Amino acid sequence: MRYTLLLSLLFAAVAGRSQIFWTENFNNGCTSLCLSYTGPNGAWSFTNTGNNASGANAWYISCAENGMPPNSCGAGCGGSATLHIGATSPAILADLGASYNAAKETNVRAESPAINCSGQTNISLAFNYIENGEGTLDNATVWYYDGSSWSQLSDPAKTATICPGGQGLWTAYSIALPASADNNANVKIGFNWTNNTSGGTDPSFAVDSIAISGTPTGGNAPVAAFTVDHDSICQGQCLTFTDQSTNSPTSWSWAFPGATPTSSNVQNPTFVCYTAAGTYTVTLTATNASGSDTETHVIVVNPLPHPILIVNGHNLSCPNAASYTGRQWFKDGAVYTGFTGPSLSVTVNGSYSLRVTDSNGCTGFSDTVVISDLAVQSINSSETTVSLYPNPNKGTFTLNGVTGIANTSATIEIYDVTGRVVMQDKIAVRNGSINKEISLDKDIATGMYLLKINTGTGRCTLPFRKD
Ligand SMILES: [Ca+2]
Ligand SMILES: [Ca+2]
Ligand SMILES: [Ca+2]
Repeated sequence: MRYTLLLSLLFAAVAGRSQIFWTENFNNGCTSLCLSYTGPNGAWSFTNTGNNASGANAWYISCAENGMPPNSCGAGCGGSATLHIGATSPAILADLGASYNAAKETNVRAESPAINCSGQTNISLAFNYIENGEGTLDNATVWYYDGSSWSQLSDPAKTATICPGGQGLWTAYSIALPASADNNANVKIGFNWTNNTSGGTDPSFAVDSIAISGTPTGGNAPVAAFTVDHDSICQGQCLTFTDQSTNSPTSWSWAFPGATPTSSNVQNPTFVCYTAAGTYTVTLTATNASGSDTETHVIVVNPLPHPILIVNGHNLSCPNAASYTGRQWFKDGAVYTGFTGPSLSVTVNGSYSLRVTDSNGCTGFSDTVVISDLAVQSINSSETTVSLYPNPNKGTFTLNGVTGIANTSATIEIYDVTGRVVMQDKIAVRNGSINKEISLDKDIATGMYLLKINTGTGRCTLPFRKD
């Protein structure tokens, strides 16, 4: 009857309210002298907690002391076994119920199997019991195991001695378990009996109808869900995943095929990195005491763009440059400031590459092209061949070459990239040749410049760079 009632309570419970999740009724069908017990929850064990005399009292599991409802007097076997302390000697007194030999020193604790409190909070312990003995000398106490050590939880009072024939009065008792029991899969409860040799009064101690209740943290299995900081990334990038599962999962199992790492058990994995382009499925399985659920999500990893360069002399061009959303030329591994066009006319020796950004937001480089045959900067027109060197320079350089005119002069103008004239001069032409060292003002900025020579009949333009 009692068992049926407990089951009813279990199924009537509503999530969010305290409900019974563990019971023990000791109903093993034994009428007397049973010293061990393995029930639906597992085996109870017995630990000496002090000196035990030869012939000490022991824990019996039988209906020699029958389990009774609260406010009922003790009785002989009625089919409800209890856990109780009884004499082992003399043999004629062995297990007559909660009746002990007060001359045999006893210290022994009955310990429950592990009680899984996962998914539970605000946990409390309730049971019915009878107890007498002799103050704290012959006494039962309640103990608690948190998974690593035992501690005394309480010392239930002696029960009333109003029943005829020295029987105990069955009494209901309950007490909260420590917070360390919350979500703890390895809780145990224990009943310690101690008695000395100074005499005492029956009943010793008997317990029955243990019920442990708690408030479920979830009550339902998780509904797995998660977010990711980007659905679409570029090769080599990493992702952060954020768990959004409901019903309080207690463990997470992530699978990241194709990524590094390939799996994780943390709630919110970070630095999940993909080195190869492709489409990948991420799986999260979220679990709590009530069950588990799985959610998947597809990640697209885009390849990096690799623009093709066409090399024509000193001219580099990218035929499909217009298809990219961003362009930047690089010289010798560094940004070549100011050069973002689809082609590049190289005027200075170096290694060149083009960085582009595509419509996915991915950035990649062309192969590197090395230009090494620009010892000097020179340009031809029909009658004028003039070289400018060194290039680049610090603002001092030499113009050298031949012109199509005899002894006269030529004008030079130097422009910056905005078209502003930064220097004008007139230089001599002797025997048709120019040989002139030019020094720019010290306050002229570094950058690209154009030097234009005009001989009257011929013109040429020489780009150079001041570093
Ligand atoms: Ca019972
Ligand atoms: Ca007590
Ligand atoms: Ca005593």
